[in-house]
Amino acid sequence: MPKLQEIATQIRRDIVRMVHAVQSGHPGGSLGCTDYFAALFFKVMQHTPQPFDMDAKDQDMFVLSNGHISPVYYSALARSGYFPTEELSTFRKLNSRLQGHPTTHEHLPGIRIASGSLGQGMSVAIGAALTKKLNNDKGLVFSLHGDGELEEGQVWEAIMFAPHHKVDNLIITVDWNGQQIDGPTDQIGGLGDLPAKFKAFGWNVIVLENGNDLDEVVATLEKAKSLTGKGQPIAIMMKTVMGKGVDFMEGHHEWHGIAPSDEQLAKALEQLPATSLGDY
Ligand SMILES: Cc1ncc(C[n+]2csc(CCOP(=O)(O)OP(=O)(O)O)c2C)c(N)n1
Ligand SMILES: [Mg+2]
Repeated sequence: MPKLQEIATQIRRDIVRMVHAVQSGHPGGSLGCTDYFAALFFKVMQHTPQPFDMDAKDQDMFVLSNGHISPVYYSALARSGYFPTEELSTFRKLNSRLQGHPTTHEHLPGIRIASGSLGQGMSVAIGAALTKKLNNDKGLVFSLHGDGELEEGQVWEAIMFAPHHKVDNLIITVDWNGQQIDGPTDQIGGLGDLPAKFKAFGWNVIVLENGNDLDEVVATLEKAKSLTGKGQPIAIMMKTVMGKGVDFMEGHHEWHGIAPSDEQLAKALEQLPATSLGDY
């Protein structure tokens, strides 16, 4: 198995190439969350890509709530064996299984919920985690959420619900990049002291200072796993840099959802050297 760093670089190459090819999609959050996906899909999560089991029985499952970062999700799924990597070339094309926002309707292996309409994924993740408990299924539920997404009201109902019902087989992660579609989150809809808010609602909170350091991401996810089964849901506040890995995209909300030009793609790929996994 190639090193995690190499996998992360290949995923980043896939992201910029996919978004460039159709001149649409969301590179910023995808690049920022690449290290999380590499760590989760290739190291931490116990999952069986094939045959794909929609119910994730007796395995861990993952819920992507901020569905706009589908490029990183599709790349991680393909690269970990859910479907052929060549299919990444169909991203956002008509009749593709790789829609701009993931949908179950297309029956793409790995996709268990439709997301893109923000705010719903935590409720789904909690439901799945509760179901696992009822079924005495030892698998864990992991989920990812945008920080801008936390401006949705439904999320706070879910944040209140999970500790009350002791959903302790759930590890949610917030992509705390401080950016959203319209600008920095503190200018659009300030989130305040996020760790304190989750703690006040009854969560076991871990702050991940550098969500773009693979070792730190792996260690934090492993630590989170060790805290499951203790009566509290777990929340990782993961600080990332939007656009990480491509210098002119880093830290700019403008790259939330625009595609690189031909010239920008070439510059991006120079910074993301080819890997032994190969491009799709
Ligand atoms: C219910 C809903 N409202 C609005 C949108 C439009 N929208 C798409 S992404 C986004 C910003 C989300 O910010 P964040 O989750 O922080 O993502 P990032 O920009 O960091 O990738 C918004 C408002 C949406 N997809 N769904
Ligand atoms: Mg954000």
